[in-house]
Amino acid sequence: MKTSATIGLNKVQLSDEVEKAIKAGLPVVALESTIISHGMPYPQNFEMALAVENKVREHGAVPATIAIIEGVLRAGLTRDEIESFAKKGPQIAKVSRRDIPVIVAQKKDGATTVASTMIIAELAGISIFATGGIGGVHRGAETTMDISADLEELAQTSVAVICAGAKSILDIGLTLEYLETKGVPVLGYQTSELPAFYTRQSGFKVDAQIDSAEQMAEILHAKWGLGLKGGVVIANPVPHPYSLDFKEMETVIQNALHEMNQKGIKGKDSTPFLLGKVKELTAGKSLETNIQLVLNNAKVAAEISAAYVASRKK
Ligand code: PSU
Ligand code: MN
Repeated sequence: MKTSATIGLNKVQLSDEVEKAIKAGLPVVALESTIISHGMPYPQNFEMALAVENKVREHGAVPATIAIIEGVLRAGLTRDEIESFAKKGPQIAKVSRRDIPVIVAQKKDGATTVASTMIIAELAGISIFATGGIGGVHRGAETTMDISADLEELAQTSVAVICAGAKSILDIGLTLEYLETKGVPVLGYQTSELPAFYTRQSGFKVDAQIDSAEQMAEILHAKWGLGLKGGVVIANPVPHPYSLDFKEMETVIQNALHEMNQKGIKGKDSTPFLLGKVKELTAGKSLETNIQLVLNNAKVAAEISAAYVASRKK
């Protein structure tokens, strides 16, 4: 009889390496592709994507970069496929939950966001996912209703997302309220304060500070073992040398938001616009920070994945 896990697995085409690792119960870390196509410029996005995969390997796990290629859900891309996503950039569709059916039916390529990467990771049986920052409740959402589909996904899909918190282009307070309502644990890795992506500080507390990968793994087993479906946010602050100044970033973000509103940019285009604008306004300084925090998340995710698999076998 096919279990739901094997049915899910059949819907996702796995690379040989990822398939072997999943079947052998080895640690695997999912990685998203919107960060490649829409989050950074070429060639830094290509270099980042390869470096992140290497970082996961160095820390004992198998990387599974996730995307949709010619309508097929994929986990584990070739170097050429990653390069093509990096080169084509925003020409590749940014695919969140609602976009999956169209891209699949029309056999197109899609760069997956946090939400759609979580969906594909869960189908493939991958529980741990590393990225940069999650989407959230946007500033002004009380009138625009711009709330990332990432939050609803965290409410229902059982994957842990290691990130550097939420970018302060968002309303961090409202994002935390939303996650609380939806029952999503927000855990700080060696921090009691939620990091704000470019900065280690945000002024907001996490639900709990957890200091080791082993303890993180125990919490994931406790949640999912009890049948409490849904994701977990694991917030990992950017390493000290790369943390940018909070006040300076606030000014930059205000300017970026002002320009976005003036240009009437909204919907799925707002996050990529803000990311690009912030990079431009910080003269590329934010790009280096962005790359470093993703690498650091990949390392912690690999460690948590290894601990998660080890404690499952006990
Ligand atoms: N935040 C970042 N970098 C990113 C993204 C968010 O700091 O690259 C991307 C992720 O793929 C995330 C998506 O899932 O943007 C959220 O888009 P939206 O706000 O349209 O849901
Ligand atoms: Mn949005």
